Amino acid sequence: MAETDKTNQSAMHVMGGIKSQHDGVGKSSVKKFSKKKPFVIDQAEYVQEVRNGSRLHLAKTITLIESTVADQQTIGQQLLKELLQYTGNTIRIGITGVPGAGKSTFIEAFGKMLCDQGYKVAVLAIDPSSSLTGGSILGDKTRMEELAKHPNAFIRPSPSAGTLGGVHKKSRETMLICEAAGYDVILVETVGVGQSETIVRGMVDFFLLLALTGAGDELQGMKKGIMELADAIIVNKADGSNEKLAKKTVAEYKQILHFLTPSSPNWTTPALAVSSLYKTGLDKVWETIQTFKKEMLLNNVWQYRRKEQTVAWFKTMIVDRLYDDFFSSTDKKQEMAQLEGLVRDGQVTVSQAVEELFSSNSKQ
Ligand SMILES: Nc1nc2c(ncn2[C@@H]2O[C@H](COP(=O)(O)OP(=O)(O)O)[C@@H](O)[C@H]2O)c(=O)[nH]1
Ligand SMILES: [Mg+2]
Repeated sequence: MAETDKTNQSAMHVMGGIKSQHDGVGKSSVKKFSKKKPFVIDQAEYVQEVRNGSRLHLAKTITLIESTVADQQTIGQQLLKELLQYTGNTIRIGITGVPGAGKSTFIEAFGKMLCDQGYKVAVLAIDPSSSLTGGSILGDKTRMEELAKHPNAFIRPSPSAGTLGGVHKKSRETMLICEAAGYDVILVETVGVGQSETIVRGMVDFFLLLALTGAGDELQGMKKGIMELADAIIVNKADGSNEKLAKKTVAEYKQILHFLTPSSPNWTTPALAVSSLYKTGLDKVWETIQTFKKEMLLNNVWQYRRKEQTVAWFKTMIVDRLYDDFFSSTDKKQEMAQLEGLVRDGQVTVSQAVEELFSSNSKQ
């Protein structure tokens, strides 16, 4: 377990993603040496240390995975390949909801409950403020203080660069590395905006929508699609004077869910009330998730979904790679900028501009 960790006693010692220099594999440290000698590490030792529960090696490995420096990336992939055999026996849970719904508070309370029960919990936190500040988790970190101190927890902030609707391109691989390190519950927090829900749904087993009271009001603005992605709807902040209303909201959601297509076959999406602040109803959520796992394993949906998710990820990575490769030459970027101007002024049509961009590519 995490006790084997010699270097960092607290999960607060998370690395700040690819921008971080703390673990010595950041960009600048390599820049200094990369021309003279290639970046090398003892891969067998890394695999062993990650397996032994060293947070430091786990963080370093994730940094390599996220790296945009070619030789670091290659080593990251080699480590992932070695570690892949130890992944899989876990529960991957995605948590979504509008900002302020209480996702971070829920993750902290729920994660801590599981850690206290002996589970090892990894959190991939996606901080909505990161794209503005260029930083990572900081806005949320304060709310995960307790969880971060727990020896069974590991919190990994999502780097601000390379996000697909708030989810880092490498989040899936980060999740796998955490699993190989022995984390059995993976919690992925996503911002309730953009494409992030669909992307996170595509990498987790169970998708949880955190809602607030007043289903009627909220539904006005909430896309039906998001509700149909969820395996459970959790009405948070069911405490104090809000408790009664929360119970009423749960009843309203149940009615609505009745008319929607459940996200998973043979599963009736439940609605539950919790208070993340007062830690009530959390055990019921865990019970629901475990029932879900049991049933989905029985009807093979669990295994099927994971395989399909891997294939879908493969396809996404291909598109990503094509895009990156195409625009990796400065010429292409410049050409696009010029064409953009022409398109804006109406001098060429969009199709013509695309044609031009690609035809000049094939000439090279
Ligand atoms: N009363 C009450 N407040 C809560 C609860 N959960 C979260 N909050 C508060 O709601 C605010 C937003 O919470 P946060 O976890 O940051 O939401 P996020 O944006 O979805 O991650 C904070 O001020 C929390 O203290 C709850 O169960 N009850
Ligand atoms: Mg949050």
